[in-house]
Amino acid sequence: MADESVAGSADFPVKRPREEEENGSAAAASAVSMEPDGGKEPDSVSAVIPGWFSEISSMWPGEAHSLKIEKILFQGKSDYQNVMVFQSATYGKVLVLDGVIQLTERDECAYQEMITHLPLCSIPNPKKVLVIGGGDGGVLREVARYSSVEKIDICEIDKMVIDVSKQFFPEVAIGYEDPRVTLHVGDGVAFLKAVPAGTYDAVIVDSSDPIGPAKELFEKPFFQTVANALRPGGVVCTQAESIWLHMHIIEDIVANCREIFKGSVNYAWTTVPTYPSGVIGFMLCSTEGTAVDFKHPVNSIDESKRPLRFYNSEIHTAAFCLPSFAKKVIDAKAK
Ligand code: SPD
Repeated sequence: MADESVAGSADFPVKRPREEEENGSAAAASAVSMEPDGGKEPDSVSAVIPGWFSEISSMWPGEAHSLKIEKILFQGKSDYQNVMVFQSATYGKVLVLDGVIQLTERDECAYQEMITHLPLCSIPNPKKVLVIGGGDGGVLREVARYSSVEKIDICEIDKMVIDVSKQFFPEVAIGYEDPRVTLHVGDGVAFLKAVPAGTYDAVIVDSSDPIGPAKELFEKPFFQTVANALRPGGVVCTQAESIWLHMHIIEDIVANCREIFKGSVNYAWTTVPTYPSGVIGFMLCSTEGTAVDFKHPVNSIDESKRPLRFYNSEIHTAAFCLPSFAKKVIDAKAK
């Protein structure tokens, strides 16, 4: 079982709870009510089609992806966000934070396998890995496939996400059972600032969207702290939104990463049907040192205990092929 440290008692401060923050959050847009409701459904459940969950946010204006609800299994309000789990008719159980889908049992493999194996298959013998966010444990599950890995740290801000994942998504949260895992409950930004320079071979930032508790994880100072925490030739992979919806965000991330990471800087993407626009991207960067060629994986993956459902070496290389409209913008930032 993983070691656990809880911020407050740990050596880094806790981020301000969301009540103290001011933002135009997705929660406001999707209007999910998590108060005890005496049988009344949360607003987002009936906002578009009665009995369906509709994902409405200022980050994807004018559209709403909907899933039919079989049963609401959990609703809670943590210090940071609203947390909901429901049984859907066609995608299995669904984890929702602040009205935004984080994972479904049916398609979580596409995200968790890609955000993990794109970076870890790109360097020989990764040993020390840090996961920021990723409280559901799915990235841990994938990192644990590497026999070369000796230490896996995870820093997740919201204990409710961890607890709910262990209760409702055991096949995802199974990642916590690996003895190499140490769990730190606290603010990832503060955690990284306290990390000695050059500690990690790889950092994986599995965040929610850049409104609410994950906002800072998309900003330039954060990328600088990640770079400091990596050894020379170390790699980072961060959740980097959708080419269909968020080119303005991606453009900024690429520009910042070009300034900070002196190795290589690449954008890759994958399909996840239940994420807005059905796709999501990843920013992959390396620090100065041994060159990293992200497009050509150097490791194979242990499938003996759990077969991969999505990732393979062909899809790894293909993930870096961009449609022309995105390539034009991203390449322009490379100059
Ligand atoms: N638009 C939602 C993006 C969510 C990305 N993080 C998902 C966490 C799964 N481990």
